[in-house]
Amino acid sequence: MLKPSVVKELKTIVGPDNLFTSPEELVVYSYDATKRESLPWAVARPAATEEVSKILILANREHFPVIPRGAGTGMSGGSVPVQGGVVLSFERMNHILEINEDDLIAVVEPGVVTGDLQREVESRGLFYPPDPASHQFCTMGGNVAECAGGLRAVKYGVTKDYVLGLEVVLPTGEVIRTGARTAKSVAGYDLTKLMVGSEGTLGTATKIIVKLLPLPESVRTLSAFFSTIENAAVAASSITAARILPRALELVDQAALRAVESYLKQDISNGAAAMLIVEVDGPIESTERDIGRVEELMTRAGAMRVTRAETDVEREQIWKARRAISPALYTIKPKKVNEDIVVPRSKIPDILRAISEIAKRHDLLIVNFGHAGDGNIHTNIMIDEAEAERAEIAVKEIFEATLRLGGSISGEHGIGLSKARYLPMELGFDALGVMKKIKTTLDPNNILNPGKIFLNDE
Ligand code: 2HG
Ligand code: ZN
Repeated sequence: MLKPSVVKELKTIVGPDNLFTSPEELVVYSYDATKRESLPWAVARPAATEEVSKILILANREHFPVIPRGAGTGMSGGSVPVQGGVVLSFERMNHILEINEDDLIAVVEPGVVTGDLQREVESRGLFYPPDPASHQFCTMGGNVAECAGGLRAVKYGVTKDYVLGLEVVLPTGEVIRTGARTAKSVAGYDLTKLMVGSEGTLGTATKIIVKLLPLPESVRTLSAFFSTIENAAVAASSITAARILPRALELVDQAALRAVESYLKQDISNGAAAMLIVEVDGPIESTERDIGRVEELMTRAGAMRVTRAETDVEREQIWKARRAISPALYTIKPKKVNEDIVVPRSKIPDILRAISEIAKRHDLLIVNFGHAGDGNIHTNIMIDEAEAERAEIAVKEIFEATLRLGGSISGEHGIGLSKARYLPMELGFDALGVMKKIKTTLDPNNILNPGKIFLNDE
């Protein structure tokens, strides 16, 4: 609990209208997309870096936890205030500060919605490629904290590949600047890369400089339907084998298809067992050629049906359905144990086989979908309370299989609270020790995101 004098000081920092303490206001900031819940003691909505810094200085003096928060779309519990404390909501720091068309950069505040930045730069013929499925809601600060991936990572990479520099408030309240506004810079340690994906444990970004690309001239999209998931997985690898690099290559299994069809009240697949979505971009001649080649490859791999999107509306419909899978899964069971394992892309058939065996052994429904192009599969164990214990054993086995195949336990959602105890499985204790040293150097009092327990000794 916060002392009344501390509440008063917080009000002075952000203004009385921007400090929430009533239960009905606090509940709005108590959960994320994992549906994990815990009430904060207060929510502060700063409007400037200086305010963020002052709040952290106060937190160090008064020893309360601080939990930075964007839009709460995170998939690993990163913004859930499990130990109470003050949620630092960036909703007012939502300005695109600069789009520099000559230098091909944008400078944004952390509360900018990713989709708004994309739209704004696209209206000027520019492109910000990272594209989390939640792009209409998620914010750039959260994308940076988690190093968000998304639908176009297969060709364009993830958030860290676009962040050139940051302004960061450290847990002590000090403000530092990392990186540069230039395409190249090797001066000093790469603190930008260290910060991106540090999940709010090392600091919180208050300004973000990202690199932009020219907007590709054209985009072509198709969906292909298969009678088995194995066929779809093999079809996906035939695209890489043909040396085509699509900008999106998504796989959706039967349970995910049925869930999204009933959620959107729309028949998408005509009863198919799996779907691939393939999107290519570039100059018109090359996309026309590539989409034709992909269509041929899909047919040769045994697709029951291949449909090209001929208009923007048709293309949008495909992506709307794909982006709706995550919420749609809640129509199957009340709880969604969400994993986002990643394996070398050639190992997708192996991991799908291993997951299917694990599902059978524990009599669980495991839904698979996601970014087949970069080996990042969203493995969701759909359960009710009675199945929770079995699901936990299954998660460990899925992680073991993933690591055996040379993969990683999280491709894009982050470790957060959800995967904290599994991190030693992947990193080993030596790497954890190094990370702990970095964290304690920058965060001696563990004020910022104390719920992030993954560097503790336990
Ligand atoms: C997606 O790609 C998101 O749709 C969410 O990363 C994945 O709910 C999920 O498992
Ligand atoms: Zn995803």
